[in-house]
Amino acid sequence: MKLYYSSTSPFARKVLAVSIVTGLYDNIDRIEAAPHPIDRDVSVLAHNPLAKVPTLVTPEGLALFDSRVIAEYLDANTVAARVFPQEDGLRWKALALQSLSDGILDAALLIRYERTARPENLRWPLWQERQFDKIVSALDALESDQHAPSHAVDIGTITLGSALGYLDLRFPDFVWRSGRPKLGTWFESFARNDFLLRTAAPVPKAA
Ligand SMILES: N[C@@H](CCC(=O)N[C@@H](CS)C(=O)NCC(=O)O)C(=O)O
Repeated sequence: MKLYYSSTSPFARKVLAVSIVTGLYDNIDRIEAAPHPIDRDVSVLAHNPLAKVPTLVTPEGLALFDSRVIAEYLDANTVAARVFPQEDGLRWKALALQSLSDGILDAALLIRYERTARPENLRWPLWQERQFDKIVSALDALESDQHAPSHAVDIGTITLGSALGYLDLRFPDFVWRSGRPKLGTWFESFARNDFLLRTAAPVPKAA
């Protein structure tokens, strides 16, 4: 199978991490793409009308997106561990954490595109602030006992690991660990997992 991805995409990182846990990483040809909301990558567009990564093309030629669907596909074809828990209680918790973490990433991507893709004279600071508010509320929830992540490896914790890694990569001035010691400690430990170490984005070069 072929995966259109970008080495800095947190959604692609999530599915690559899932491919490692499910034992399918070596079955995937990785094709580096250049996703962009304005300049669409035609190689991805050929398989996915949304031209977003990750996009997976199965051996049968079926194009799958988005990251949630690809993660389910890999889980259904696992030759190692599963990432979608089967037991109801654990399953809903993992799916809810995946949604919360994807929501952090959706807001972070909107800010990133506002800063890098939109012309300066068209930017709206309040838009960015409100997206940041979503991220802050989500992180505060994750610091609380009610939503604290476990150390189990599942679709929820993998997505959260990718999301926090993306905040460090693209928003180094946003000190999200401040006031959130439990979440910071969780990430310090969870980020040592092989599937996150192997999928980390290259460190950006200094300008
Ligand atoms: N919900 C999608 C989001 C994918 C996404 O936004 N990917 C970004 C790269 S991180 C992208 O392809 N952006 C190009 C665009 O917005 O057109 C998923 O879970 O895969």
